Amino acid sequence: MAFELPDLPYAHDALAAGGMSAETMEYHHDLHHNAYVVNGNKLIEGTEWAGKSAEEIIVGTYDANAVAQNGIFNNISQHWSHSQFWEMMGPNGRAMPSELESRIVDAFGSVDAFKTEFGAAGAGQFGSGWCWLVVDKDGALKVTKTENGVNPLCFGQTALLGCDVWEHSYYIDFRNKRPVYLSNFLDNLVNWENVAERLSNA
Ligand code: MN3
Repeated sequence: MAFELPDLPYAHDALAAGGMSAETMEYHHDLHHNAYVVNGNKLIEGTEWAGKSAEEIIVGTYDANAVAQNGIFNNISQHWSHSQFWEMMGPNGRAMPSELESRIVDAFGSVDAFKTEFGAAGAGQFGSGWCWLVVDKDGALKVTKTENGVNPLCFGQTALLGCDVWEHSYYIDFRNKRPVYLSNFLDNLVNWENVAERLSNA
C-alpha cells in the first residue's frame, strides 16, 4: 500500500486569521508535502521498505553517521513530520490544557520560558530543519532541533510539537523573518489539545 497525502484537518484558509495563509497551505501541503509522498513512493517501490510503516522506514533508514541522509529516509520522514505538523496546528482559540501546562512549567520554569527556548531552537537551526518539543527516552520534556528531514523518531523520542523551519513554510507570509514566524506559531497556531493528547499517549 503506497503512502497517500493526508487531507488537511481543516480548510486551507482556516489558519489565515492566525497568520498562515491559504497560499502557504496550498504550496506547503498540496505541493511540497505531496512531492515527498510521490517521490517516497517511487523510491520504496520494489525495495524491502515497500509495505512498511513510515515509522519503520524512518527508524530503519536513518544513518546517524551519514553527512546526508538517503532519499528514502528524507522523503518518508518529511511525509511523517508534515502529517504531524498539520495536526499540531488549528484555528485560533485553543487554550493549553492544564496537565500539559504543568508539565511544561515543571520542565522549563514557565510557558514563556518554554516558548523562548523553542523559538531559539527554531531560529538557531542553520538552514532547513525543524524544532520540536519531545518526550525523551528518560521521560523528560525537552526542546530539540533537527536538520533537514530528521525527526525525533530517529532518537527514540516522542514528538509532542514540531515546527517546520524550512523556508517554504514561512517565506510567503513572513518573508525572511523566521523568529516572527516561530513566535506567531506558538501564540496563534498551535493546537495545544493535540499536543496534550500526544503527551498522554507518550
Ligand atoms: Mn515543509
